[in-house]
Amino acid sequence: MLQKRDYEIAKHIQLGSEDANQTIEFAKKQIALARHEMPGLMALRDEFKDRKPFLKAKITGCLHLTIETAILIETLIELGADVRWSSCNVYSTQDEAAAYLANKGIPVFAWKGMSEEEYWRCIGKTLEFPYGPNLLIDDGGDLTAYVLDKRPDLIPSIKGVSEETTTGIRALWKRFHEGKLPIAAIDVNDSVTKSKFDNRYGCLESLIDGIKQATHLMIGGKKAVVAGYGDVGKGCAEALRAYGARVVITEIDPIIAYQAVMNGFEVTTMDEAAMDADIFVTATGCKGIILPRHMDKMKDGALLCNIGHFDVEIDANYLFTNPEIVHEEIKPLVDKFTWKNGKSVLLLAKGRLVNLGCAKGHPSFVMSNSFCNQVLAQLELWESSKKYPPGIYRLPRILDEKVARLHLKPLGVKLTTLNDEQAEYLGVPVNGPYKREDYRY
Ligand code: NAD
Ligand code: 9W4
Repeated sequence: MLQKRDYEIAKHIQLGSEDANQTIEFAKKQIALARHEMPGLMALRDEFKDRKPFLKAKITGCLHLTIETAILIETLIELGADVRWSSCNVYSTQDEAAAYLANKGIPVFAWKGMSEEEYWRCIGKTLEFPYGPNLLIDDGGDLTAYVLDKRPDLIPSIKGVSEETTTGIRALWKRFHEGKLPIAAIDVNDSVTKSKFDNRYGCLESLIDGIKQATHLMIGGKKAVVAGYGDVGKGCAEALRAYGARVVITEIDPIIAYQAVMNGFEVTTMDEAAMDADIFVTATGCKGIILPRHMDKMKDGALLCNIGHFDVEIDANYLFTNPEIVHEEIKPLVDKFTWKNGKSVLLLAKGRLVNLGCAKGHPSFVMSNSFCNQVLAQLELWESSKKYPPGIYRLPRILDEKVARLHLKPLGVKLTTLNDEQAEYLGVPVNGPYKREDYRY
């Protein structure tokens, strides 16, 4: 009897064809390289592969289907889980990663450029386990919303969800405050080894990647403005400075502005900085940062990009719709705008996240941190569900410290161990956790 096909990937990839085999071979090579850069995740595989703690667990995931996510999925399966997966963004699927997984018989439902309607249908497909899933992995809250609002019949067999991002956590708290959160949720985003590494070190490396892939621009010697000096802004400013740019910061928060100036950056306003900078990076999470009056007085050749979550930081609409400004597409996601006087500026990724639009996002090593937190969160929900009645939790600090330890080892770091006397003096256990809950890293 013909088996029903239990996956849906890019239409142009026909599994079994010569083309598809080549695509899958390429994915295999990328995955082999990325595994080496995801040492934490591989260490968790080694630790748990014999015990198979996820045996009988049915996990539905909704998280960007990339090469790194393929390694997360393989890890969950190696630890015993049954997995069904879709992407949490219609553009973010790396089709070769999806093809690689589908070819291994793993039910994945995602392709780059899917429609909104297809997106929600694919989430529906990932819930088609016999008797429904036991665990959810979400990024942004769409899967959680789908289950709680459209498939409440599945709730009794679900032990909980682990959520990857700020947007998803916000949605969870909203439900919680409305008394409408009937399952446990672990906030992976706020593990120190997730958010600090994602925001600061991830953006530090991927901002420049995006700029360079888009423009081949020389950064040394240029004047750069970074709007917002939070974790993302700190990473961006550090990266630009490392390339030899002279970096200026804009900030609204006096404590953060104080940090910027103490770190040797000039702090001024966008109105002051707009006319003589060469590179503009917005990283505020706020809106209306680069406005028409700023763009009108920028230098010829200025480069504009945004690395904050939403495309509301740069008024791209002004550039695209002003009849006085001539638009020319240099290549997809690199647009040139020319004023009547001949001055032009470049906008990257149409004002959306430059490190994701113009490059492939964070290095695998950064994703290894996030995904170790995901695996440990799923283990907590699966094996210690009694500790987690409906509500929102962070991972215990000791597990956050474990994720750090897993990444220190392959970096050759020699960590000092407290002796009993020192531990007693500090009032902390020899093996951690070392800091109080409210410690700010
Ligand atoms: P954050 O809150 O730590 O930092 C934002 C900073 O911007 C704050 O210090 C704030 O005072 C400042 N700010 C706010 N409004 C401002 C304004 N009008 N002018 C100047 N400064 C202003 O946040 P973060 O963790 O640094 O994240 C910043 C943004 O980047 C968020 O939208 C976040 O979702 C996004 N993000 C992107 C990526 C990525 O890969 N592109 C990764 C992580 C986070
Ligand atoms: N990616 C993405 C890629 C292309 C893209 C409309 C057309 C986030 C985190 C991780 O969002 C991601 N193109 C877009 S939006 C968009 C988004 N458009 C908009 O016009 C173009 C994304 C996590 N991650 C890494 O950072 C590295 N590995 C990962 O798994 C991935 C992708």
